[in-house]
Amino acid sequence: MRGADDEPDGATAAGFRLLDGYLARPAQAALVADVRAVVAAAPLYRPAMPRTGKPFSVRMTNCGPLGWVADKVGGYRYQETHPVTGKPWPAMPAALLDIWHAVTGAAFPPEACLVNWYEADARMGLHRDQDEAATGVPVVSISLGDDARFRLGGPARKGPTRSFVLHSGDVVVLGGESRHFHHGVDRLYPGTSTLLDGPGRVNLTLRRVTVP
Ligand SMILES: O=C(O)CCC(=O)C(=O)O
Ligand SMILES: [Mn+2]
Repeated sequence: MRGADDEPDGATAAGFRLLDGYLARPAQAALVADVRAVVAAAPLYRPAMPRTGKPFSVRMTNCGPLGWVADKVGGYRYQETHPVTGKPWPAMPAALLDIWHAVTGAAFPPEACLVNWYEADARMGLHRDQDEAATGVPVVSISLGDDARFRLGGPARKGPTRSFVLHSGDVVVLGGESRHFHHGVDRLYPGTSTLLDGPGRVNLTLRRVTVP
């Protein structure tokens, strides 16, 4: 059971949905196997912030026709190939497409699945997902492994925020107005899940990039 202070309460009014425990343990384990196959074909790498070149604490890869990448010179963008290997991203696993269609109700597929790998001390600063031309299509985000404190703000960077814990198997949908809300990951709670071999968290973020 979760405490009342653990719920995103009023956030749902803006099209934000937390599908608490959406994936049962066997489905989570199957997704981990899918992610391992993706990482074998498209190794995790560490992106860097545009301009400053500061490395992310999260390592990343992608699957699907497009992948989100970031580096000092090129900035934030989508591209068809892995920035280190130069190869096309691996195909998106069927299970991810199924989750996308089920939770968004969209007939069209997502084009990118960003795989975020958080080690125990990794985090993700407050940001908005805004590199997609398909601005009206929800973003779907799946949590696997250790618990993480997710922070949700609003459209303005300096506005109020709330935070809550995401658990393995939770699915977040940033739809409606919340599609353009600030969000980030404050911290992990290492060792809270037994899904992975050790501490860490996988986040899978599914996005439509081009206007469907
Ligand atoms: O790890 C998460 O839960 C959020 C990831 C995220 O916001 C992103 O990759 O844009
Ligand atoms: Mn994001």
